[in-house]
Amino acid sequence: MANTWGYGAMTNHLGDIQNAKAIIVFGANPAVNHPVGFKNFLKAKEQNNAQLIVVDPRYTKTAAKADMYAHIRPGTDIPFMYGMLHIIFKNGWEDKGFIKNRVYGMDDVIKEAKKWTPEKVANVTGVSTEMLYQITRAYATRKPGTLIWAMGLTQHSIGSSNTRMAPILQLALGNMGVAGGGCNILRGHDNVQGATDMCCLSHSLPGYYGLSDGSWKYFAKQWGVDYNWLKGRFKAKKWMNAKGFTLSRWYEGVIKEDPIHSSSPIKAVWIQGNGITTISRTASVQKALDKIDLIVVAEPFANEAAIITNKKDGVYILPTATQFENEGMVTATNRSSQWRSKVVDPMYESKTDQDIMFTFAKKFGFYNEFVAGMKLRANKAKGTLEKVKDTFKWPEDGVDEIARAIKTIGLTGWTAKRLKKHQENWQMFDEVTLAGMGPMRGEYYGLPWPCWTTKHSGSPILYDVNLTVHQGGMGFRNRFGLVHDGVSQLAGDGATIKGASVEGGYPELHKDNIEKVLNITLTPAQKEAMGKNWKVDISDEIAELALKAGVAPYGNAKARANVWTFPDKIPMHREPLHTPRYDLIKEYPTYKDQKDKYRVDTRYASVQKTDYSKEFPLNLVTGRVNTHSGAGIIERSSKYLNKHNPEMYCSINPNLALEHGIKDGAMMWIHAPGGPKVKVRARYSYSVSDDRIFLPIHWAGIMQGVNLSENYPEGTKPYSIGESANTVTNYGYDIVTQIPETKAGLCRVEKA
Ligand SMILES: Nc1nc2c(c(=O)[nH]1)N[C@H]1C(S)=C(S)[C@@H](COP(=O)(O)OP(=O)(O)OC[C@H]3O[C@@H](n4cnc5c(=O)[nH]c(N)nc54)[C@H](O)[C@@H]3O)O[C@H]1N2
Ligand SMILES: Nc1nc2c(c(=O)[nH]1)N[C@H]1C(S)=C(S)[C@@H](COP(=O)(O)OP(=O)(O)OC[C@H]3O[C@@H](n4cnc5c(=O)[nH]c(N)nc54)[C@H](O)[C@@H]3O)O[C@H]1N2
Ligand SMILES: [Mo]
Repeated sequence: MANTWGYGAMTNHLGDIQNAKAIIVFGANPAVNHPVGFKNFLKAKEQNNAQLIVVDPRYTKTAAKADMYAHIRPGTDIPFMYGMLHIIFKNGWEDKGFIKNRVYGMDDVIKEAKKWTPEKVANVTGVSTEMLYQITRAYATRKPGTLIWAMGLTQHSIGSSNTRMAPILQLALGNMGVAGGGCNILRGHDNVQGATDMCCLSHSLPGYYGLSDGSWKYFAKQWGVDYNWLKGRFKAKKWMNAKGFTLSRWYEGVIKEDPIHSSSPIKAVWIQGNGITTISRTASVQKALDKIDLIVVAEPFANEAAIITNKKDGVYILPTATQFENEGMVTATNRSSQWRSKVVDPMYESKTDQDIMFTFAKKFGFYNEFVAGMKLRANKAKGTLEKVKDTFKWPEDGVDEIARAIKTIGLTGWTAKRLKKHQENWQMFDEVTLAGMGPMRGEYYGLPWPCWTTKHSGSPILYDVNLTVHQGGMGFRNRFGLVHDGVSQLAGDGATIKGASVEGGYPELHKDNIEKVLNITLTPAQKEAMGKNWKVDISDEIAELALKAGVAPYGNAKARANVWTFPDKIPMHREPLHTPRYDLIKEYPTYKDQKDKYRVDTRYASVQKTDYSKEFPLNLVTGRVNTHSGAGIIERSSKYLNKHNPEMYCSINPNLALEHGIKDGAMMWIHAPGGPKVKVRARYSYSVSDDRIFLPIHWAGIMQGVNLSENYPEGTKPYSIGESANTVTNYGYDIVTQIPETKAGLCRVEKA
């Protein structure tokens, strides 16, 4: 189980932030969580006098470096951004040409923004009208401006609307597709972008190919297995096309809190690279772990999934090597790939992740099928795949298989050979433009995707029409048809890509339209070899011909401000499921309850029927600290790293603390709706106002006041254990992605 967190990649990259004249940060704390990347923010300030604006419910270390800070109520970023748009449209600060040529549906946004007067925004968000105006003017009148977000926007029941709202703001200002602009989403883990691109997710195949029969058939070919064999791996055909459980709610498949739309209860869980106590509502996760038949954790530490359960049998910990004992390719937050070399061989009896998976496949009898794809090569002239050898070389052949198969996001150019060359020539790239010099001339560092062909440069800035496609230029992808509601979805003539032989917008390329779009005639051999469209074209001929014409294979279309396939066509404010402003739910209610999304039902309106704010008046904000990571087992297991921050705590405003008789350094209880509670040390802090508290997420080993020290196998107990913040995070999930609402719950505090 890997990542279901976060959305999207950076459209630009960290070095490019140095080109910004204004930076607005929503729900990210890079001074703490991306400190190396944050140096680029500071350089933009020093070099361009860039205005740094931070919107966060806490006064963070990033806010401390900012020129302007908005103290926002959790879960109200949409009203804040509509407030900005209200002021932008009123003053004519929007980029009309950009909107006309490159955006669909902005009229609907303009209509909604009209309603969000600064006074209304102030009432909902808690940010004063003056501050909203100052921030908007500073941001909208300095171009280019870059917009940064991370988990403060995503972990909400309206997370997917938040992450559409932010790009809309950038589109309105014409800040997309330019150096120093873009939406720069600071991703989390090492290689989380790669995990997403490879689809360690439950709703798509690798490379974001859907779960349709067509995609399965394409992958059957690329994996070198029979489609019917793949089909036979499922209990019934329908599960092949159905979304699976998400990481955030897998445990409901065991304990059935809500009706489950799966064929059978989950009997076993295999955990490889997740801390488990980082899943919201840990007390329910604990119940599932107690009930399940088999728990396997494959990882370098004593993963606390094995500790928080009271289960005595059927729990296995497989010692797994770390990244330092392994080699391969990882993808950075900006879509660049990096080759990583092994430092030492796996120590003691530990095995690498891939060896564990290979062994698993052997035991379960599908090893030959598992590795078959690595023995194939594309015969481009014929458009077929051919078996060329009986063995494979790891990781090179794995990487080349990925390059060969994933065309949607343009990984075609990511061959092992090229990526190794980039690693060997690190010093030959410029950190601000990523452009290569000397032997690396004509390529950008790490070949940021899309890297359309094995000769392409990579694309450091997405959607820039002022660069040729060869140099990484492109328009927006044509993904949603040609016309909607009578309006063309293709880009206007003002958005012609530099050097393209086709003016203005054009559709994504198919075998059937390529001759017309590019004004060429295919030879019979080309026709024979060519796949149905550029995404499944093993011959790569579509991409090659497109590049020859200076055209991006995925089309040149408009970005959608109106997404007609989503529950809210344009982002709408909806109060968090558990809101301290119950008076607002009449005007901004959550969604109706939803049936069977990712195999579980999801409650919305039925939760919001109750006013929890009377008993639980405080907002609960969770997040990270600099000296720990994720579930925290890595740092807590190190004597020296643990020393920096050796105990779980709660940041609490002294005024609030004193109301409850809680002294600085004393123990306190935090109670959540439904009964769960945690006991932690109070740490006075002015970073939080007296209507909210903050909990770091990095501890485990104590559950609701109960110390579980005894459960650690001998010699594995970390130097500190503590309550998990997630024991008190509230029920609530995004309607599209199922990301939990860990950033906008309610709680109450009590002296312990
Ligand atoms: N309340 C609340 N909850 C949250 C969040 C929040 O903000 N608030 N944030 C969420 C987010 S964004 C994330 S990403 C998650 C993070 O949550 P996790 O993914 O659970 O965090 P990590 O501690 O990084 O977990 C990785 C595990 O992998 C192990 N590991 C390290 N290297 C290797 C390796 O090479 N191989 C294997 N097999 N294992 C390895 C580590 O020892 C660790 O146990 O937490 C989420 N949970
Ligand atoms: N040292 C360290 N670095 C890390 C990690 C780590 O564990 N430790 N984890 C990595 C991972 S997996 C990830 S995903 C990233 C996450 O990086 P960030 O997203 O920066 O991390 P968080 O601290 O979870 O949350 C960011 C901010 O969101 C704010 N916030 C909460 N609710 C809201 C809201 O409704 N609106 C707004 N505007 N802001 C809100 C919080 O107060 C917090 O300051 O960090 C990565 N880097
Ligand atoms: Mo993350």
